[in-house]
Amino acid sequence: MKTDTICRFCSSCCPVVAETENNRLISARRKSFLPDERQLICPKLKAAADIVYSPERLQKPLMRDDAGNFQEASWVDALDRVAEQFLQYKKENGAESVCWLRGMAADWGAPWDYVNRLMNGFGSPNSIGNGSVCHVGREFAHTITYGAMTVPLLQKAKCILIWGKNDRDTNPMAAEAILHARQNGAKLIVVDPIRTYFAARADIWLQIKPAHDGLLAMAMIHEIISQNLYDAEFVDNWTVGFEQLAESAAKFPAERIAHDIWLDPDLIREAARLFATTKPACIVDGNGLDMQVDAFDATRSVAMLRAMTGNLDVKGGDFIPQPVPARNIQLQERMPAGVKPITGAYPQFNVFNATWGKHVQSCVVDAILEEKPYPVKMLVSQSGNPVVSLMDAGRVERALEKVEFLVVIDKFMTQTARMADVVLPASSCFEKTQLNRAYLRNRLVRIQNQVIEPLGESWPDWKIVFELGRRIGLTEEFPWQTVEEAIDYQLEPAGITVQMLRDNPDGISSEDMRFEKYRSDGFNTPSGKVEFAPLKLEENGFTAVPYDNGYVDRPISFSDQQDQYPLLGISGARSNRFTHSQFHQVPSLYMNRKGCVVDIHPDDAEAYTIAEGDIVRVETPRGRIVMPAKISTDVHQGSIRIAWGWGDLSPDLSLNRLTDDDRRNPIIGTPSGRSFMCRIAKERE
Ligand SMILES: Nc1nc2c(c(=O)[nH]1)N[C@H]1C(S)=C(S)[C@@H](COP(=O)(O)OP(=O)(O)OC[C@H]3O[C@@H](n4cnc5c(=O)[nH]c(N)nc54)[C@H](O)[C@@H]3O)O[C@H]1N2
Ligand SMILES: Nc1nc2c(c(=O)[nH]1)N[C@H]1C(S)=C(S)[C@@H](COP(=O)(O)OP(=O)(O)OC[C@H]3O[C@@H](n4cnc5c(=O)[nH]c(N)nc54)[C@H](O)[C@@H]3O)O[C@H]1N2
Ligand code: SF4
Ligand SMILES: [Mo]
Repeated sequence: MKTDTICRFCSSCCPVVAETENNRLISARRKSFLPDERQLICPKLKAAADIVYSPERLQKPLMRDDAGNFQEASWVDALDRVAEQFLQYKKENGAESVCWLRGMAADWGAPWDYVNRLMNGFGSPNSIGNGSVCHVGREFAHTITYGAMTVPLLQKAKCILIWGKNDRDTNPMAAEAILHARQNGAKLIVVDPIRTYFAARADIWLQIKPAHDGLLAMAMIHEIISQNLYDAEFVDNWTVGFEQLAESAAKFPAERIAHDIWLDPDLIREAARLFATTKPACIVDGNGLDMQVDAFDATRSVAMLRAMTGNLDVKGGDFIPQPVPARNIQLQERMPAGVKPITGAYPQFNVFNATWGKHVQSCVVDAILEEKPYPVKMLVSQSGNPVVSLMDAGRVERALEKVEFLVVIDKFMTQTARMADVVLPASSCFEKTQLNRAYLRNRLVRIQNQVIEPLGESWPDWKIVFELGRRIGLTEEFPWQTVEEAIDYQLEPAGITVQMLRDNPDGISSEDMRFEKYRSDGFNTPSGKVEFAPLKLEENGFTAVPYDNGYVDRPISFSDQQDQYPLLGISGARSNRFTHSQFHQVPSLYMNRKGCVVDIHPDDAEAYTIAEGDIVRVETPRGRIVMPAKISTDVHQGSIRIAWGWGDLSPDLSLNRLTDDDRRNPIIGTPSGRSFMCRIAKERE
């Protein structure tokens, strides 16, 4: 039997067709607009059955006994225990002492809405997502500039600027669209410290010094303004703060900053001119900009490049999405005004979007360890592996040791789950129906369909949340016995039902695509225009225009200790076989640790007498890891790249043992974990 659904093994949310026999998943195939021979293969999807039926899947709830050992338990006992703890902590320490931390895996959408509903209904404002290291900080930067996060319309673009994104390995749908546009003659510019697949094929590759993207963007803005290459009609009529932007950008001309960011000033100017004069153009910005302490202004200045060149909301440019009118079910209105979340230091970021919720996960660690701004005593960690994925993993581990009661909801026994008091087994994406946020953002709604029964006694996340909600007294808030009922309620304002979505496997459009919507509706900002100098920032004590007071101090961690840590370490590469810390236990993907390497430039390898395959030790003031070396000219001399995601196998392979969480972006709370000074030495041959 074939069923249309959505894969959630990573955040790309690809539409797929799953094939089953007798309630067993056999295989799944990605839908693509390209003919078979030109499609990219996703190894994770190819291994779908190996993942779903992995012998390591958790199939029963686990509870610790008095001796501290896990014992299998019934759902009734496990959920009763969790609910009892919720109510106990509320009584003794206030509801806000209970926190729910969500990783990226279950989905960015419905499961979060349900959790936020549960937590708001319970009375705790502390339902925290991990978006400050992922794209939510970037989304805020777009939103404050022009009211929404844009979608690059790659297939019709004539010029594509890829900025800190590696779609070939992280999003095959987007990569296929880029390849298609390229075949139709689109120009390609790549900003990346690494020679990625697309960097190697670009017209211009800017091999930037990591963490210095804001400077490059300002230099490009300056070049475009000084050469009169901006869209004057758009800027005059649809933007505010352009003069202030021009003044700030004039402090960063290419010839002044190029050397400091490892680039050639002529190449910067050429890239700026190519981007500004080839229409339509779009910018694909990615996680290379996130996870930097400067993420907010860097992303904001990149967003401004889009706007000033007149590429917003045009065919082949950067589209302003048309969100599906879904019901906001999060019950934010239940939270009394005086109750501050643990992320209270980031007030604008907490509320910039009606449904995104709160996202500075580092605050969870502060609240447990330092009891700042107040203590968190109980933590639920759902669909994330914070001991591996949060910056300064050693500190995270200390926090999870300290927290009084830890519940983990996962498919596997991760490093985080091992520390739990109760572990609840979650079903995989093929075992549940779900409303996926990616498909609410912009017009076309698709449904993620359950294609097989949940494995063993695992439960879908929605069911865990609904059942727990009812146990802590939220019976009216969670009246739904099936997820279909909940989704029908959420989609009622759009006039779409689950049945309609099942009848239309390629999705239902909530409305037709409209371009240049700002001409009739304005932009969704306080001024109704693109804001190069948002007043909202100034009112909160920040500079309105990016870098008005000069460039950010020390964008790279530990740069004050360069004499001892002379090499610049960066986080990567993300392999297309894995999603963060996931799937390393699946033999067909593990492939004897292929790709678990430190990339080092030949000149540095020679200086440190390191040969290909040698086992090297990488150290920072926070910790050390040990991995084989790979000699490669894909990295810039003076920098090394450390494979990301292997930390669930061993702390020795865990990149975040090296990173720090000391300095955070004051607006979005992002630490500087992607780029850090480190040292390397041969451990053994
Ligand atoms: N150094 C460094 N740190 C990083 C990154 C980096 O590149 N470098 N990337 C950052 C980014 S962008 C992100 S988004 C985060 C990701 O960090 P996390 O959100 O922690 O992501 P994963 O490591 O993939 O862990 C997801 C967990 O959810 C489980 N899971 C999978 N599907 C489901 C499900 O349907 N339900 C439930 N309940 N559980 C499920 C998986 O088994 C896995 O244990 O890491 C960030 N940290
Ligand atoms: N296979 C796979 N796919 C995934 C994931 C996964 O873990 N595995 N994770 C999913 C998630 S949650 C996310 S957020 C996305 C992320 O996907 P992407 O946005 O593609 O993120 P990365 O691959 O981490 O990094 C993108 C690029 O940024 C570059 N980079 C590093 N530092 C800098 C810098 O300072 N400046 C610039 N300009 N570039 C820099 C890296 O070299 C890399 O080529 O992928 C999603 N898809
Ligand atoms: S890229 Fe692969 S793993 Fe990620 S959603 Fe698409 S098919 Fe699934
Ligand atoms: Mo992410």
